[in-house]
Amino acid sequence: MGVLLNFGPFQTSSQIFNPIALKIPQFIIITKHITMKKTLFSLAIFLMVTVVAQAQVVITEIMYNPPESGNDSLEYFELYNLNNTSTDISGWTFTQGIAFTIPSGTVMPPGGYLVLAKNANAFASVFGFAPDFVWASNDALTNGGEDIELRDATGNVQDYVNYLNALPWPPEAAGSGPSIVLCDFTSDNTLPANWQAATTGTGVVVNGNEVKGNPGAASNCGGSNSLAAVDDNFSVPSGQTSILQVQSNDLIVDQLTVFEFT
Ligand SMILES: [Ca+2]
Ligand SMILES: [Ca+2]
Ligand SMILES: [Ca+2]
Ligand SMILES: [Ca+2]
Repeated sequence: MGVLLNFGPFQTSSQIFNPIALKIPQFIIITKHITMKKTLFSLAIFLMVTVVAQAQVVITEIMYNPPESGNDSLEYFELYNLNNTSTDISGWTFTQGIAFTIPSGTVMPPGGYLVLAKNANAFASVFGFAPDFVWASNDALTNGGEDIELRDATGNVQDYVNYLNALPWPPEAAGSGPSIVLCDFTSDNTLPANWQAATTGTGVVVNGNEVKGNPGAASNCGGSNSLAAVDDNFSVPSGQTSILQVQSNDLIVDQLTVFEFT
């Protein structure tokens, strides 16, 4: 994994360290230092993320309108634990979208998934495994779009996605088979640009449309692992600190060193 930052006419190389998960605001602080090395005039730019990472259990996939007509039994959505440590989500509640309280003793390992579905049998018949939890049968994920909101045991909002069934959200997910999937789990999942219609086939065809989704697994829908500066000609005066805004689907790193040589 590498990163190349284009700062205009300079030749750049970089090192990337441990990725961390961030939501907006996504800014990185850049300080430029100038050193002399033999006859080369070298500039080192140190980038440091100064935003404190939040608790990171995030909504990463939503099947709100499977291709069934009438009552949708194949609805589900997926959570992912971005933390480096296990996260106890006992007593966390969904307060919008559906009403559900996570049972006690529920711990998500780092990098773990959790799938909630409307109907365990319907879900298992398509995906071949049981969902972790099933919500009340009189709850549904609205086909026209709605907010799904997750709060922790003390009532603080930990994550939410207010999806819609039309552009700029992926319109294919509005009953034509696919779920919507967050391509980069570290990106801001409130932004429709970070979601795509799932392309993972199941072989199950309903009303002429194949159900497509990947509950409990990565989306594999690509997305950029590179850091793309909004302004390619970004510059920092020597000894000063500036702020570089990065795009919402960029992979944010906790430290990135860029060396420039003239
Ligand atoms: Ca629905
Ligand atoms: Ca439907
Ligand atoms: Ca609902
Ligand atoms: Ca998934």
